Amino acid sequence: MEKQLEVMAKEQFGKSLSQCTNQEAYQLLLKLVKNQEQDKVQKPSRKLYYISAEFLIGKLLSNHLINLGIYDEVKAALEAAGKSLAEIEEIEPEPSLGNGGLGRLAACFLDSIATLNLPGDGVGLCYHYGLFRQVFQNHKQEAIPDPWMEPESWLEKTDVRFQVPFGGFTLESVMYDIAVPGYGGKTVNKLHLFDVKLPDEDLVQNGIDFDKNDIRHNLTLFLYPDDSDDAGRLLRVYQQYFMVSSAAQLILQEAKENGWDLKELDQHVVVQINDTHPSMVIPELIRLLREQGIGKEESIAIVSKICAYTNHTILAEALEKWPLDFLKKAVPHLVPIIRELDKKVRKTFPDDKLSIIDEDNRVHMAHMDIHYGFSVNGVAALHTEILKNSELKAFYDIYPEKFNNKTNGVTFRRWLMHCNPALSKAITQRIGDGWKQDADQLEKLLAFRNDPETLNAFLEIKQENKRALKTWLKDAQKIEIDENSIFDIQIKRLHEYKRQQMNALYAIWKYKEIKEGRLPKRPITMIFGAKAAPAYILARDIIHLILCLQELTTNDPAVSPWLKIVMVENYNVSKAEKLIPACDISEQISLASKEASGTGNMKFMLNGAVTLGTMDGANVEICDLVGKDNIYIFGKSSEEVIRLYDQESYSSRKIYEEDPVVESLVDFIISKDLLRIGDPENLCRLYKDIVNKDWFMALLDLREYIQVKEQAFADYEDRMAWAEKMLVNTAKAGFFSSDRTIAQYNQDIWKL
Ligand code: 26Q
Repeated sequence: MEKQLEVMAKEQFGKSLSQCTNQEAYQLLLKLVKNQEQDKVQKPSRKLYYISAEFLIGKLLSNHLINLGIYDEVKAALEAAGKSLAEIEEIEPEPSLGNGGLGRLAACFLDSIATLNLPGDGVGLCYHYGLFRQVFQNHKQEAIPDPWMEPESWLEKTDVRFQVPFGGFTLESVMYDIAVPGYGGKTVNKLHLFDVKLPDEDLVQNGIDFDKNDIRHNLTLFLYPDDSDDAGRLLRVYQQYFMVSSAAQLILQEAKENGWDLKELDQHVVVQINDTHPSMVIPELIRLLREQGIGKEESIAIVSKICAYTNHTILAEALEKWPLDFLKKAVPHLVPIIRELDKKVRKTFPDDKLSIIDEDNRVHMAHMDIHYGFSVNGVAALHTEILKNSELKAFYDIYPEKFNNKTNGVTFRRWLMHCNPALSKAITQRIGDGWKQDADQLEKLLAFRNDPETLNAFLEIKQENKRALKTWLKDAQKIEIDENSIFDIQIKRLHEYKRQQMNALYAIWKYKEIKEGRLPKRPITMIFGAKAAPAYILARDIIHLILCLQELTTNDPAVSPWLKIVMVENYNVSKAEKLIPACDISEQISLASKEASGTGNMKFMLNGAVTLGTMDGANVEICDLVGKDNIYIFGKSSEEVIRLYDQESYSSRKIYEEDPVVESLVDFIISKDLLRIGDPENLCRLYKDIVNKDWFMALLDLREYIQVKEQAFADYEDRMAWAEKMLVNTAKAGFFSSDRTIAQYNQDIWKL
């Protein structure tokens, strides 16, 4: 390896490796990896296309080195030349091609699909700025563009081009590829990202504003950050159709190249629709098959055997319903097909609830997926049950056989081997390295649950990771934290249902306790990381509250030694990789029934953090696996919460008025102390919302949350007992490997 890199350095830069800058060394590694990944593309007889508006792939250098099995060699070769792989990694820009969970899941899935040697490519969009970059100014979130594309990068321009027809004009799509090597390096699949031919970055002005009407030139500039607002929705339709038309044309082109009979396409192709964002692939495939001379009914029948749909949310506001007028403007040629699909449904099922086009002329994308797909899956056991029994009950009643659960998973290559090499090594020393291919083997660690030497090693590794986080935070954000404090971490998109505001109310409670002289046994560091959709006002107000609390506690000498609040700026995949291995307590506190699954919860558990959470999403399965002694559960059950919504009987004002402690915590949001630091408009709006509305019921579980969190902090003091909890969490995390999830998708749905 050393020799090879030296030769490449001479060839490319005319100097030795040690004389190369980190930037140049990064270029060399890109080239080295790309060379090794060439010509591994297989010719399958059946292939998966995983279509997703988001692929939150993170940095790729280490991922590729690990999966090709050359990480250690390369690291050593660089060290011999006086270079550090960690520093070179910092050079790579992180592409933010996703909002959060759904996008990161797609990236973990691609890793596992290739690792299991399955033929499956991802298809998405090549956003130039991806999601916005978050900066804090005056204790508020501001959004700026986040460019990541460089002349030399993982992206490879291909000569694949398609004509994508819109109402009134046609755009050419250009395909870029990123290689996806499996662990073990046998299979290399592709992530295909489509761009418009002539994007115009100059359209972007002041922050992330841009001309929303110039579709020809703006289509791929940004990823839509809003799960909550109306602005720019039409552009989102253009984006979605651009993506799925390119995908559908690619599918048919590859089918022809492989000599597959289009009438038997369902034997060769399966399409996984990642939430409803790619749903227009159904009418688009039908349209294209008809263009190939296949009849209407037959085209519909073929496509219905190809498409499978994954649901990621039960929040009504996030289920896409496009006004038919939008579709008439953007994709008029799909409208007759969608009307036809709706007509067929209405004929068989004369029930308005089941229709595709509703009485307000809105197109329910999920309904189209369910009627004209062969599989519908939820992403955790509880989520799938809720879909079957309430949200999508009418559909489950008519198509019980289509519904199935696929509990999410995460790739252990990135979320253990790469982000926590010390723990990986400690595990391998004790149980061998079979767990890297077969995650269930982590259970062998249970044999060490009473072994003091192992428990001490786990504690020492956690301590070292906490020190590393401390150093990084000091460099990156000029913030000092105490490595001997408890690290309590909540990192995820900001949404009311995830209840960051409830965690902030705990911070206020703790602040008051300390002010009144009741000190904790050990200092506490509360870490938050979250981006809010720019149009989501309350989410931004919650960020404002947290940043104000950060300032308040930092500047109060009576409090700062005991309670530190940190909001990490621009939370993203790379930051998650630093935060998760250093975490003691993983905050998973969504309102029960609202978090479809969660995947951060799995990453924390794997890295030996103990979960403090509600019985929601995959927390339920974590709880089943580790047992009540190794997790902290609180809060009302999903049944109770669903009942409260059905009966419209929740009143935050009632709790606020009847519980003086709750009242004092909520009142603190508009106290003199905070109004001195923050903006009265934001703080008052948040205060009023919590008292009068509190749609996601933060006050419902607040008292129990405080109590159970205090119990966790108390238990933390028995270090050996805590270390055993850590070990059990890691040992039981095997189920949450995305290799398991993908094996199940393949067994039940894809049949590759
Ligand atoms: C919809 C309409 C208009 C604009 C945007 C959107 C939109 C964008 C993104 C709707 C939803 C999303 C993202 C959803 C998401 O990330 N869901 C998460 O998926 C994870 C993987 O399954 C789960 O673990 C999380 O529980 C779920 O919240």
